[in-house]
Amino acid sequence: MSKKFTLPELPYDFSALEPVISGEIMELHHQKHHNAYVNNLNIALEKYEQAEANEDLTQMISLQQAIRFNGGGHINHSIFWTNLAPNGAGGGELAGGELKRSIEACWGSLDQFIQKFNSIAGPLQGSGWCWLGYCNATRRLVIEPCVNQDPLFATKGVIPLLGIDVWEHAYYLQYKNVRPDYLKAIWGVVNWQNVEERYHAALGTEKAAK
Ligand code: MN3
Repeated sequence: MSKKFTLPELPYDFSALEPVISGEIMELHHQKHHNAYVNNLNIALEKYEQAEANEDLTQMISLQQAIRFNGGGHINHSIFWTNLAPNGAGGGELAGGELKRSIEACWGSLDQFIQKFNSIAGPLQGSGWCWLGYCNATRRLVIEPCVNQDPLFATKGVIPLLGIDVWEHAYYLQYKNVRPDYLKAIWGVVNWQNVEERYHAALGTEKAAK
């Protein structure tokens, strides 16, 4: 049996992101939603292993959607929790540095970037994510929407830096149907230091690949 995936611990209390995201949302989102992706991923992988052992190619192919969905859910949420931080503990503060300079070079200012990001994330139909990512091919920061739980790198080849979950479960209990209000508020708890670390790692990968 291969190693099972496990639910990572939240790096802060459920209520630590209030008032931007309620403790009730965070607890459900982490303990129920993310946990379900992890459990269902492990179940699908176990079945896949069995199918592989049986050389049952049909079953292997039919399991791919469950692996993509639940595996993507696990990847995305694992990044999302670290992309957030309480206000007063780094949340919402983008320090001057390489990331800030790159955002300003691409979009003019942080405010203009947020405006552009929200204009893509807001109308995204159904369930999905909106990402700030680094594209190795163009060597630029990009804003990239993804549907369902499609993971950014595996489906688009773009390195994820900051992901905002726009599934209704991420905001509905607090913001009801008004996704734009959630998108306006969430920037107050974005952990820019984490995003910056991911950016440096992405640039390092690029340098190492040359
Ligand atoms: Mn979610």
